[in-house]
Amino acid sequence: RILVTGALGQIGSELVEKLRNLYGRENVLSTDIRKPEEIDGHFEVLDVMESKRMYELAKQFNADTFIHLAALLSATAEKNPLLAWNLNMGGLMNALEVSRELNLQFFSPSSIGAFGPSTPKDNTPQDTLQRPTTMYGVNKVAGELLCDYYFMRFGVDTRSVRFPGLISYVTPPGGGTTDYAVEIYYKAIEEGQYTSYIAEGTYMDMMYMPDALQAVVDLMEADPSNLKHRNAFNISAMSFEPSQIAAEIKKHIPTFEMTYEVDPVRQKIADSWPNSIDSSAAIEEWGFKVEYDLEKMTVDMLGKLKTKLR
Ligand code: VAH
Repeated sequence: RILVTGALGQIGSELVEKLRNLYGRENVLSTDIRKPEEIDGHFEVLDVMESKRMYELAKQFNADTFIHLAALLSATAEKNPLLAWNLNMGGLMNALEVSRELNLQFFSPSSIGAFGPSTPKDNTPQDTLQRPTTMYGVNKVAGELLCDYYFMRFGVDTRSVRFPGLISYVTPPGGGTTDYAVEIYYKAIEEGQYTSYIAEGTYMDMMYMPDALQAVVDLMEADPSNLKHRNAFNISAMSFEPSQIAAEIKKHIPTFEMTYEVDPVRQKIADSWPNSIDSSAAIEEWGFKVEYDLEKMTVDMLGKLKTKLR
């Protein structure tokens, strides 16, 4: 039985659906800081800074697995670094403590944001230098170390992945740097043009949401004796720069126009991240695989958004 925090976010809203389909609707408790418009399945309001309520909810629900997604993303964290530290680290610590006390299997995502400008940028290794220059990156590296500590010191079965930019059509991301790769699809349908805040030539790792959700399930179901790493596995499906995704969209919307108005804050964040990371450890240790490349993702995104935005 699974408790999910941040269940109304970009990952959470779709992961809850997938977990309910896989493990039974009654076995997933979704929580978030605010109530959704319509409640679908078990839902409770939970502020991850309230450790006592978090413990009570997990205990009452008889949870055996904790999926902690509530966090501030990179661009928001740069605007509010102190809030980001308090929420990202305080929330994570509360979730790890509950998982230790109730012996829950634990997942909380890291990110390519856990790497910095001094990290090798191409084919970034699983084990390498991590000196991020953003508060979000500091939170992610500290989070990786904290999750490994809870595994080594207390035996909590913590597992994590370094997500690349995630692209989806169900729930838009909030406050990320890679969000341009989501916005572009919406704008292509709604306006036939997009003004990118990330400069041409800026490569970042990306992944379509269905592959990201499958990766969480595959990692959490993996035989622990095969895991040499835990927090956190590099995973990526593709690496592209803005003009490449624009060209892919143009194949379907020939009149689509792309322009650039670089946002220095988010460009600085993007420039500090890898161009492409090496996923071989995830492939070897738990069979990580992807279904979607840029071409296949674009067909699906445009098709789904045409219906959604009609
Ligand atoms: C962000 N989408 O942009 C998130 C993610 C790798 C990117 O961490 O902050």
